[in-house]
Amino acid sequence: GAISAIEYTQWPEELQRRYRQSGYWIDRPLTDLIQGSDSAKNVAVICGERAFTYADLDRLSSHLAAELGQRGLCRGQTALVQLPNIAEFYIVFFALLKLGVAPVNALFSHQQLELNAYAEQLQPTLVIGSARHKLFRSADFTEQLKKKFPQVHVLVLGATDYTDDLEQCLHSPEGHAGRAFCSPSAAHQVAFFQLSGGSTGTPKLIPRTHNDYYYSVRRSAEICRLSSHTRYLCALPAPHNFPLSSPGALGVFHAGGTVILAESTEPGQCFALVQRHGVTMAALVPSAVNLWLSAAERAQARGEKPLNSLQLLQVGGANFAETVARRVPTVLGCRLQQVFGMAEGLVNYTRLDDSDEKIFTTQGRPMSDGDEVRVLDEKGNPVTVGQPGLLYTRGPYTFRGYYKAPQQNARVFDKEGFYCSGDIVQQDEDGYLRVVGRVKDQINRGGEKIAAEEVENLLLKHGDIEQVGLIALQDANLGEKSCACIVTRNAKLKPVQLRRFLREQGLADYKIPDRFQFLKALPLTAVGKIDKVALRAQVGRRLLAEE
Ligand code: J2J
Repeated sequence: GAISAIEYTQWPEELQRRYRQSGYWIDRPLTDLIQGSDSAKNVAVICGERAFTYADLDRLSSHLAAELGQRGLCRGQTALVQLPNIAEFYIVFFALLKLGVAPVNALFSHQQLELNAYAEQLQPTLVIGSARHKLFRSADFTEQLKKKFPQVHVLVLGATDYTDDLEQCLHSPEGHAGRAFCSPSAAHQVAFFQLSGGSTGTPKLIPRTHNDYYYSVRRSAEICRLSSHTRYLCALPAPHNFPLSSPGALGVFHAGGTVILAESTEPGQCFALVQRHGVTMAALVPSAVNLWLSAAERAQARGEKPLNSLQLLQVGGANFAETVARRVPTVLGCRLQQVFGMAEGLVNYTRLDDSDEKIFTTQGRPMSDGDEVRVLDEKGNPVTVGQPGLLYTRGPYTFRGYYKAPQQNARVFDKEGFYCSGDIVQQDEDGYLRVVGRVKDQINRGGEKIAAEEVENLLLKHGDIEQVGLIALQDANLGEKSCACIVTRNAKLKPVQLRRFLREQGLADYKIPDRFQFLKALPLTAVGKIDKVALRAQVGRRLLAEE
């Protein structure tokens, strides 16, 4: 059949021209990242006891691409992938890019509700999972997917009794006829889908092109001064935009350095990896920094220096308190870089040679001269420098529309194609941003984003629930926790029942409310919507009184 391209909202011609002229877009595929000739023998990924060179990544991903091509997968199709932090995550990613099949990389914490929502939107012809995840241990989940998508192929990493092992496809014989099918999508077309933190009922997908993503990776690697000596610890979930592209694993691949994979940000395991592999750089969310600081102080008290090799710690994804930021260099013995980014595009960095003042008190400035940032009041007028306002942005790596979501797109883009991230920021005279608030209906639970509406809609399916509003509560460890405020006629309704109800619907654990508050009524706005500001104040007062 005809080779089709995935439809998405493109940049206007004039901007496309500008981005090419400025050298932002180079019309090369992301597969170039692992095919650079001078680093073939360097170690690209360390995963447990296994090490993969760039040549290994290239060869194994080509094998897999060939095998998948043989099975009929081809350019223009999509895939649903869910793998933990493991080398195969990158091998699969590059295999699919080589084939022109655009994946969405779900988080390992996602469950059937999230995976089904992504599948529904993408109509994938390929699903790749891990036998370590409960959804892929038995045939039930994939059988159900196959009913909806009869053409879907399923590969699972690890032995199962119902489908092929991904492992085998990586070692399929060389010189496969399927090789002929290999050709990445055009550089201005969709390479893969990034996940949106979201604020709506169903999770949204962000189309990312080779051109835009490759630029963000190259520029990030430059700002962070990556080289073939960089040894980067990837402890956040590998698919997340931060550890993938800011500069993340892809930035490290661009520089010919080494990615060391960790299963989580837990300090015990991470410190051991830093020490063993001489890690020079790591990326964390603020809640993990707190744990690292305490663990490092305990290690110091024992006379140990596990983080000796660490030169740079990047922190982003959620609000980072200045007092904690100031402790990073003294306690961890490395430089701090603050990162304020979003899977939709715009990423801000403090620069390595910035003053302490900028590094400790701001979330950085846009990485590119091509980034256009506006800080506007509610009426859409620019605020004066230093005043809080809504962040609007467009640029060479900021998307122009969620996948198949015209209504949401109409809400979050203005007439000139600027995207409103829902963050309230202050911009200083040097262009540095501080994140001071949020208007989107989202909870940022230690960097993990929860769309209030998604959880509310699920709770409303419970027969006993009349009204529900999900709000954020301050939390000493995570920054924010979620609290479901509920109006019910059933005085016996218990949180444990509601948690089970949500789990049974297949909702990821991190989205299950940390607290439930039963109220007689919820405060409403003039137009009859739940007044979250008033609700937060009301619940806050109540919890204070209980203490
Ligand atoms: C406050 N809030 C922040 C920060 C993100 C690099 C780094 C992070 C992300 C990310 C990313 C923040 N201080 N330093 O994609 O490439 C909140 C904002 C933002 C939302 C985006 C990257 N850094 N945030 O966190 O798509 O509210 O991307 O709009 O997960 O996280 O979330 P996400």
